[in-house]
Amino acid sequence: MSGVGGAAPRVGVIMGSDSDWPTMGKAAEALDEFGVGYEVRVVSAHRTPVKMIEYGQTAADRGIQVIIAGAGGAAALPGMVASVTPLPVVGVPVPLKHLDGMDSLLSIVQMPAGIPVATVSIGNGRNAGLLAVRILAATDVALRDRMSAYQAQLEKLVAEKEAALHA
Ligand code: RP5
Repeated sequence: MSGVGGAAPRVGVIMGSDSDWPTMGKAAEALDEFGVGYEVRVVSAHRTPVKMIEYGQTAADRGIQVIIAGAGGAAALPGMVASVTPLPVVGVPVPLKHLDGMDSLLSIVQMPAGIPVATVSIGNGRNAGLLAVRILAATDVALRDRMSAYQAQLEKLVAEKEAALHA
């Protein structure tokens, strides 16, 4: 998978296997909604370790500002990439057919002090995309306004659903 998302890539969406895409595609959808450019790569900590290190070491110099990394099972990818880049890394625990994603979650969230990975809940690719948008929005006023509008929209939706309960 090559660069997608229209605008110049600011976010790297990487995953250990193409089989992670049903989860990771949700991150890409969120980035699309906010008009944030991203690239998609299959990079495995265990199967393509050299490619993984090369990706992590070059991402910042290529203009990537946030990396979203998803993997399942013995999910080393987010932590290993975080160890070779100064960029913020958002980790997505991908649920596989055994252990309901608990193995993925624990592999990603239990990082040693010094190398943080911002881990979202199991299978929550969408929140990973939204968190990446928020990280970028800290220094991008237009994006921050879009995030505020999105949050206002969520609030409106809840109010409408509540009203429907009483209709
Ligand atoms: C992990 O192994 C990948 O991130 C994926 O979640 C899992 C299974 O990979 P496949 O066997 O489907 O390629 O490294």
